[in-house]
Amino acid sequence: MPDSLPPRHAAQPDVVIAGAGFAGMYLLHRLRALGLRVRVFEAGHDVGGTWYWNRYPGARCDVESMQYSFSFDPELQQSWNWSERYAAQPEILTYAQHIAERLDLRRDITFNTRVTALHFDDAAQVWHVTTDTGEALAARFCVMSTGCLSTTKLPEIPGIQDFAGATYHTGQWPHEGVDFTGQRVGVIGTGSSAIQAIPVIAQQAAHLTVFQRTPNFSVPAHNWPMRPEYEGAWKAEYPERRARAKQVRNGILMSINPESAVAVDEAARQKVYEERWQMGGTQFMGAFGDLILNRESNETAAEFVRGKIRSIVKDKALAELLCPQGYPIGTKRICVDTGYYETYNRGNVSLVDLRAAPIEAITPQGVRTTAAEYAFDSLVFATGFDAMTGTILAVDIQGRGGQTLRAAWAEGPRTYLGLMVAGFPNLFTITGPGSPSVLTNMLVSIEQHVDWITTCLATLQDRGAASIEATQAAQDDWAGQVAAAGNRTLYPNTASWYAGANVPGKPRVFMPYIGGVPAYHRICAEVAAEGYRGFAIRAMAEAG
Ligand code: NA7
Repeated sequence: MPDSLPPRHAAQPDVVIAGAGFAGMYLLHRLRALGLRVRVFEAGHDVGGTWYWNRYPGARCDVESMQYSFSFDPELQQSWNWSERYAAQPEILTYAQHIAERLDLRRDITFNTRVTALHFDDAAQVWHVTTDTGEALAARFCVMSTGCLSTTKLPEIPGIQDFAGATYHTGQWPHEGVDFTGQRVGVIGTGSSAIQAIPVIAQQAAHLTVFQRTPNFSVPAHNWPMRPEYEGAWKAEYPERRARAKQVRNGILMSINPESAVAVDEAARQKVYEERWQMGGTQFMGAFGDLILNRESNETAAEFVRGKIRSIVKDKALAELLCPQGYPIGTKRICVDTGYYETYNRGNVSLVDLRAAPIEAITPQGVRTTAAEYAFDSLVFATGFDAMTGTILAVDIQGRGGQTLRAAWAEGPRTYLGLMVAGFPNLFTITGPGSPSVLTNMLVSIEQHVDWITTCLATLQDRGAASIEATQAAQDDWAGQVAAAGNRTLYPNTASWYAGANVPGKPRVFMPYIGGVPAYHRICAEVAAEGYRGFAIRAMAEAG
């Protein structure tokens, strides 16, 4: 809860930050240390971002707790104790709240408030900031730390407002929780959120009906209560292990077998997949080095998982419906579950295949497909997010000369390093499109972006500079590199939220930079070391 200390809000802060998830919190901490006056606006009534909103049953991180945590505070990483290999949402939220208290962050955060407009004033070189509570202020710098999966997406289904029972979106779950005991529940969607929620809801509901359009690949988490020797080994070597994690493409310390899946024989391949399956979690995709590069290699992993589904789900026809086909494993974000496929062996769970019979409408009673009508007490929309750009573009952002970000990104987001946009001086994005972001351990990517921005602002301070802006040439070059990196992989052709495919009308552009954490960190460091290559830094006199 927000604490009781009086706020010390600056009338005209140096920096406005939108969002008080992990990114906004850490950035506030770093910028305070520079002596900057900072205001943070947060739509929720407390810190935590993703972990504040996504309170659906079974919500859990798919990066191990020992790694999905901040590294910047050595004492914090030694003193904090995680209770499980993979932390559940309530524990991660408690961690975020603990950090807010430890660093006394809440006094600079205005809760229950969204930034609605950012307009750049060319003459004064400031951003005019407006909020949904009617506040108007000006700041030299703005940072969008608004998260990549924070604008929920309801399906475009006729009659969605007509349902007479209760409706929920996984990404906006009621704080008091939901008791489905005795209810007929429908879940629409089979992405990560659904795959985590379904096993838990099935244990409560009288009957659970899952509406599946596209089956997803899911691997077991094999979660366990934290083992003291495991935790101890991490804590004894935290700095070294954190550094090694940054040498791995996704920023997660795990072994990636450099071999090609098709360079070994069938028996050896199956052995490797089985070992990875037993390890649990996303490291399954590290079984071979070319799974995201080579369709033939990828198919061997996909078929292994299909074999697992067929061995777990007793009803053969149902197992076939759950087997993903037609897109490479991992190119839609791989899911990590606890008992997902096993849930379909329960008598109170059924699957509706929407490819055979699409949804026609939501009715007052439930869901009508082209084949049948299903009655429910509650409907759960596990239908995802307008990812990466949705929350940024929901703000009316107007840069130099009044140009809108919406127009600048009409054909897909273009950034320089995923940090800034040409024509929008002094406006930063954290883990934005064009950076490794959602393909990585977000905490690693957040820390790197916050550290880079902090050093950048300190440099501007030292030079007495008024503004920094990505040049068009550097941005065009980076957009080319982002596309080229994507095109070297199997990702861009899959209809995923990474590519904007889940939002009708959204440009189909593979948004994150897939060149890997080590290369990306090196490039960002080189750019800064070379006097912010590709950025124009202007003194006050050059304004406009
Ligand atoms: P996702 O991964 O975007 O999943 C959304 C699911 O909802 C997916 O199965 C969709 O099917 C389904 N969907 C969306 N619209 C519809 C309609 N109209 N009808 C039927 N089904 C629909 O969101 P999540 O919240 O699960 O996960 C997001 C990320 O959070 C995840 O990747 C992790 O990084 C954490 P589709 O595949 O489009 O056919």
